[in-house]
Amino acid sequence: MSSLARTRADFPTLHQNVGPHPLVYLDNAATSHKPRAVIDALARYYECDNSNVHRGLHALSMRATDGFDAARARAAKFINAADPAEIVFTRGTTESINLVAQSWGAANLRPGDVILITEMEHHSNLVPWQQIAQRTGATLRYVPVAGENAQHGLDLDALDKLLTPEVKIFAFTHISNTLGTINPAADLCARARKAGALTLLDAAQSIGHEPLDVRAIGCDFLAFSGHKMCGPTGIGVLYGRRELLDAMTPWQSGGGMIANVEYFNTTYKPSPERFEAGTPDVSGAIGLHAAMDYLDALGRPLIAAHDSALAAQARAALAELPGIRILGPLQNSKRSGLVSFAFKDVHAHDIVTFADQDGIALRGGHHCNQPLMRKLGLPSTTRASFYVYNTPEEIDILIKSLRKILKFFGS
Ligand code: 7TS
Repeated sequence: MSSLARTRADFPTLHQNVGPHPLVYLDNAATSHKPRAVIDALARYYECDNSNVHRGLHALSMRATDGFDAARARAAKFINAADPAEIVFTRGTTESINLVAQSWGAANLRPGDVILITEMEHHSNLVPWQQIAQRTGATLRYVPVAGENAQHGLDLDALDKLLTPEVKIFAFTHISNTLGTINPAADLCARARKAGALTLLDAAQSIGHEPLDVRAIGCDFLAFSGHKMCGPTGIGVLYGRRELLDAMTPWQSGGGMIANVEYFNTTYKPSPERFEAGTPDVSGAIGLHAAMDYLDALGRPLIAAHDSALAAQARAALAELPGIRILGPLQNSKRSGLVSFAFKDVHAHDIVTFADQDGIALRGGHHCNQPLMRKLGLPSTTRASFYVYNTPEEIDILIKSLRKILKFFGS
């Protein structure tokens, strides 16, 4: 069995038909499938250890607590954080960014301050900043994307001009979920740091696909979701530098995050517990731990090479189709494992609906990037996003199906 076939064998959901056709799952930027190791870790937790954490002195509670704490230490190692206390468990990228906007933002932003984001942000890294700008009187500014079809990526000259002393935080995506652009995270963080701004990196699209080292990148905060990297839904991480997290006040409160409560006064635990009010997603953290082990056993550099080779193959084949417009950078080295495209005369929803009849799962729409789509003059795009279990043959099936659909619509 080839190593790709062995990897595919680890994912039970892949082995099914959609109607008469074998499933071709190309919607990995939305969520990835889960390997048997993750499903087994979840089942084992519920079958053997199920208990609440950090509050019981009985055997099950202690085992659950050990598992939860081990997951935190594993997450720190996965991104090379200095200290497990820098890992806050959240529901996902969206909640991680909201935490920073609501806690750090509410305490540190004033009228005259600037929040800098980019024109390619997912709504998750845009709407929370809009809200906190409105609440604090800070100004929201955008680094533009340049080039037809946003092919040149972020305009770095514009970024340097926008990085004035008023900028308190620069929050940007590592990989665009619509364009596939890989932003040079370490370079962007260095530019922001030189200008005196903090940085938040949205790693939702990169975390499961390439090695990620927060100290090498030099970001102050990093947000990601478990479900896009072979882990369960409902669990994610906010990484924050220790001194930043310790200076931030809780944004939600209740059990689990307090040091001492009196009827009219409360003191809080240090980070990360002060940001984890209520019973946490214990099974999610344990499943995430298994996902991190799984990805590292495969090797993240190999995953990155595999995904980007598939995306390059797909782009070359798609470019032959009539009336196609492919978004994002032209050089493969600046692109991730996803390809977003639009046809002149056929709507993305029609493409996705017809492709589904051939067993192919694609995503069509605005991809939570409405302002960017408006800027590009597109109502929607079709997106094919690849992961470690996808094969070159699946791209051939996609292209064949697209040709059939275009013919049907007379293109
Ligand atoms: N940031 C980026 C860059 C994303 O791609 C997504 C999800 C999020 C944040 C939010 O992640 P969540 O786990 O909190 O929802 N992107 C997509 C997508 O492209 N299709 O479905 C979800």
